[in-house]
Amino acid sequence: MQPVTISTQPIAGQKPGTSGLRKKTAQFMEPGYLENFVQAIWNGIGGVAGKVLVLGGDGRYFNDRAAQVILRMAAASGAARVITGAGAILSTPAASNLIRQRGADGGIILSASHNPGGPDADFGVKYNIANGGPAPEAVTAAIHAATETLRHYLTLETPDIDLARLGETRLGDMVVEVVDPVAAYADLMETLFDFKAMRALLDSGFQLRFDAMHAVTGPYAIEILERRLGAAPGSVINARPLPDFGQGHPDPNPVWAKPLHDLMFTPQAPDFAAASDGDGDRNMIMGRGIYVTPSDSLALLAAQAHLCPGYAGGLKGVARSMPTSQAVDRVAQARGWAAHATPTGWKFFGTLLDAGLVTLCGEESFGTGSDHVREKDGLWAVLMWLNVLAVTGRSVADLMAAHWAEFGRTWYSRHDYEAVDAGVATALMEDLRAALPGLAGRQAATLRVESAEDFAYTDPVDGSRAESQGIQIRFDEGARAVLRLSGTGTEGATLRVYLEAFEQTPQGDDTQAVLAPVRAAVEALAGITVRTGRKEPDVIT
Ligand code: VG1
Ligand code: CO
Repeated sequence: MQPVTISTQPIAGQKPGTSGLRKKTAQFMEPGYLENFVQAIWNGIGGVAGKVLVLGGDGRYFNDRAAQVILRMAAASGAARVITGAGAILSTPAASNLIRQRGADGGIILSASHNPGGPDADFGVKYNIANGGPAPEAVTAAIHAATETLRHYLTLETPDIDLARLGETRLGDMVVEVVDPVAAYADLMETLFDFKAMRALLDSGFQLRFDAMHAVTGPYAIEILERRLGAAPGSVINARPLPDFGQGHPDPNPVWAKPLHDLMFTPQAPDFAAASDGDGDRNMIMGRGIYVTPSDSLALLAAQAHLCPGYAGGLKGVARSMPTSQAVDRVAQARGWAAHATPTGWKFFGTLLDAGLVTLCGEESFGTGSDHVREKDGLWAVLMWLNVLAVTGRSVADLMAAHWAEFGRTWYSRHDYEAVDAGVATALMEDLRAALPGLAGRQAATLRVESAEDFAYTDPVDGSRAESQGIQIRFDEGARAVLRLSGTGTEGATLRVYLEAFEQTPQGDDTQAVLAPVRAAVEALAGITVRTGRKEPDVIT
């Protein structure tokens, strides 16, 4: 079958951000928009002739049609095979696993992750490389460069193919292989965790609730938690994936998963609760009467990983994104592991994981993962917690209290100011950046600045460099603030302010009160309220 060449023009702004290209769905649906970007991916990676690719998405609105476009374009450019989940659905960690397991050359994930979905919401396309992880900056830069010179794309004139049926079909000379999206992933989980101990825990009356937020993890959670582990039917709620996530915001945090969060502070609370995001790579962890910050969750899992069969041999090292709290560093120091701090975005963990320098990594944004795949993994984190709970027989609150008693407590919160005027947000960051050289030693509200920097990172494995990855201000007594602009938003700018304080012997339980001096110091240095007119953040996690 002859490929058809369609003339096109470069489209401005097709620049991948923290995690792929994210835009309004309507923009992605404009004629040629998706096609241009997909052709730029092919061009940016040196073509797809003879290659094997994985394709899947979180099932949001336009996932189905985008998948058909990409299949035709892969076939037209000579790809040998595309492996996709039924209905073109794969969670992000399942896609990562499939790329690795099948030795594929790469993959495309259709998702805007935690961003809402629907015709008026967001869509996204992300390219992952052969290790299963998000393309590193050099590759996304090549893709972006390709968008800027694009003059045509190749496609086929064929009808849509049936992606509901498992098995192989031909599209031109290319094989389309439709697989069960859940099975291989669920099998992988069984190799990492003590399913027997978790089954026994659930048999003993331990109650669990998992909120799939009408997003992609529903079928995964039903299979693993209810079918394989025996959690009571109905333990997984909002389990049916919907193209608009039930009009919700599939972002597992105390704000967007509020019903679940609030339930955990009532007498009806189950023992353990968790939620995941649109594409299944994020997790929120809660116990009865306690919300575990993602940074603390990472630290706890690092400290207890040896209780899980897949990690019984110990950890090689840990990594966190720079804005993530230093709680995990404290565990690493006590255990003698190397601790790495990378820029925000999972793509920066890939080289460390590939080189065997780290086993566990995480981000404050509800992302935790390990070397089992090259993406963060929501259900994996839930299972690791369940494994730890099952083996120790302790409650979430108990485990955290013991953790803080041993390592001290790293108080942490992120304040997001959303849809801020882009000019105002950029000026705020630029002015603060310009002031950095004079900040050390200066008083900011009640705190004294110890050091201040514009975070830059040199990858220890491949030597690649990433500049301007957020402003990091350290204060006396281990307090810290980080400011950066989001790279996943689709409206104006989102200013993220990350606040941290440390107490060796933790007092009280009011995170925002403990962090108030750090927040005041940030206000004194950056003038967020004055510049943006916002007195309060839109989202506090
Ligand atoms: C956010 C988070 C970052 C995460 C990224 C993708 O990026 O802060 O930690 O890696 O989302 O997560 P930003 O640039 O908006 O701060 V997901 O689950 O949306 O793929
Ligand atoms: Co996600």
